[in-house]
Amino acid sequence: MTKVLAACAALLAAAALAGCGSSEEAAPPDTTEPETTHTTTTETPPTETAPTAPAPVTVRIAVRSGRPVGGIARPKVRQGDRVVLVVSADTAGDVHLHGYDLERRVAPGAPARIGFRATIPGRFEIELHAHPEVHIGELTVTP
Ligand SMILES: [Cu+2]
Repeated sequence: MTKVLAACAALLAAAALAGCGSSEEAAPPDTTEPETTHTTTTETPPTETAPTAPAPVTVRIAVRSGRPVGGIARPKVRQGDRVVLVVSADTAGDVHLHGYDLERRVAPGAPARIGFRATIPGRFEIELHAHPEVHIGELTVTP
């Protein structure tokens, strides 16, 4: 009897995990980062072993009249950081993070939100593919 219950609970847990994984990036909730993949293979950074997962680095860029407000954004993060790139624009287009090759639609009133883990070190252009195309940022990922 207890065995059956335990098995059932395990199945429910598995289903819950699957549901959680598949609902990633669907959406609006602004609270926790979207890419909560329940993988156990987390590489721990060599330095500073933090017991709790650090909050994602949020990078916000606003584009007005074909220009990034305040100039080209130059965020710097460390390899392994979780990053959430939020781009708002007064024109519709596609936000493109080169290197990682992530692209999201943006429209007035509907910011693009790109959540990812900075696994590749280097410097990567962030563009708004619209008419005309705008170079809006440069992300630096330091190893
Ligand atoms: Cu591009």
